[in-house]
Amino acid sequence: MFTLDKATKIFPETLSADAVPALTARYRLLSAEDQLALIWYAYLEMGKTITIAAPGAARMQFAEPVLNRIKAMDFTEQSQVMCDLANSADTEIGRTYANWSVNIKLGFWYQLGVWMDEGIVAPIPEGYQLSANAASVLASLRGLEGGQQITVLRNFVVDMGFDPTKGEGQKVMEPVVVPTPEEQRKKVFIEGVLNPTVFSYMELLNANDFDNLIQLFLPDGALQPPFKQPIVGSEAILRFFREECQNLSLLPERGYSEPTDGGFTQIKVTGKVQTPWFGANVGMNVAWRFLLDPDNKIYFVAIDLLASPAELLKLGK
Ligand code: 45D
Repeated sequence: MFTLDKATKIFPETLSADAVPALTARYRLLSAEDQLALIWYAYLEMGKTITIAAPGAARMQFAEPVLNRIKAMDFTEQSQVMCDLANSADTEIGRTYANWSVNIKLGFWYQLGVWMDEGIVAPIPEGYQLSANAASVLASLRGLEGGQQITVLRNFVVDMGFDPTKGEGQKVMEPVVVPTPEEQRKKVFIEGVLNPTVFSYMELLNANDFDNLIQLFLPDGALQPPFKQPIVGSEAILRFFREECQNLSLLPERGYSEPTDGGFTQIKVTGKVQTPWFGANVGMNVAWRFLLDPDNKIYFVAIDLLASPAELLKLGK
């Protein structure tokens, strides 16, 4: 029979983008000043080719009080707040920040970036010299494909602030959107896969229909996001869907399905995922590795960010 540990090892040949955790770890060793400057330079360079969608008001209202406080500060104080966030210092703003969902954190930095550009918030000092290590992290970041770059950037933002609960606490999140009306939902086609659970998973997630989506899972089922430990149990998975998975676009392309131990079925699907932050500008190459019980309920699904486009064609084992 399957344990969670055994489930995570299905389709072991799947190569995920190790460059992402490797770069994130190297970045963490840099000074706060270097971290902020590095993100700024990376952001400027990326901005030449891809644009971030401005976050809506529903999301920004939560960050607004802190943003207004920062706006009212002088440059020295503003730089201090940003360094404190990067240093994960125990400050009031650091604690508030850590309590926000990922999208509110990203929206907060999006606004600071706009203000830095406009001269309302302290810029990176002119002529700032990155340390040799920071320059090398930036060079490695340049070499990654777009989907990996934005994942690294997101990691940087997620890790800032001071969280006494170490990720266990409830997050302040934007309101959950209304699911897409039935008649506007799109059907997916996956070459080589006919399993109805896999189709429903893609279609319900694309429609933000999280209440029906969670019904596809066993009560003790698990979902493993890229580079993360599995989230176990339908209650925790539903919370994750509401908090982090709104308005995603899943574009599965092809897959492979085979029976495995105990009447279970393992299915690997590859394709692209788009985040509302970048839309069709950035397609992330991903694999979904499903393990379904004999009733076609999801016992486990892993989402991997793939090492290279070549991985999209690697099905089978
Ligand atoms: O420090 O099937 C400045 C799941 C400089 C669900 C800045 C999924 C100073 C199940 C520039 C101002 C979710 C797992 C900072 C599928 C400074 C499922 C600002 C996968 C920080 C498929 C920086 C979904 C800024 C996936 C503004 C893979 C940075 C989703 C902004 C992936 C960065 C989504 C942004 C990703 C990054 C989104 C907006 C990787 C967004 C990344």
